[in-house]
Amino acid sequence: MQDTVISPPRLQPEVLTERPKLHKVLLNNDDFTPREFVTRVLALEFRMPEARARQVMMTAHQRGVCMVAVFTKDIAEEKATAATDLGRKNGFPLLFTTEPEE
Ligand code: TYC
Repeated sequence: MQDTVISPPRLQPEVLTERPKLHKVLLNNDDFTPREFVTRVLALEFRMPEARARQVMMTAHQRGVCMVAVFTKDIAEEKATAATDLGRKNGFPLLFTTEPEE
């Protein structure tokens, strides 16, 4: 009888999928934008419950800056721009910025 050679399964090259780096959206305080307006923008643009939006607004108001949320780079920049534009369209210097997460 002929020997049957069973070859070991061929090893697949390891597929290394890097997770996309996440970016933070930051809310920056200013002296002019009304608190209520900041709260509404946070609730609208970042789908936050009113109470959470108010907390975030107050943290930025007291400390100068507050992290709002974390997204992939493109979404973080899109959201920060949209929220900043809402302020500008209403005559306020409200500013959202982004930065990479460590
Ligand atoms: N400091 C503003 C005020 O007293 C309110 C405010 C809070 C503005 C947070 C911006 O990111 C901000 N009217």
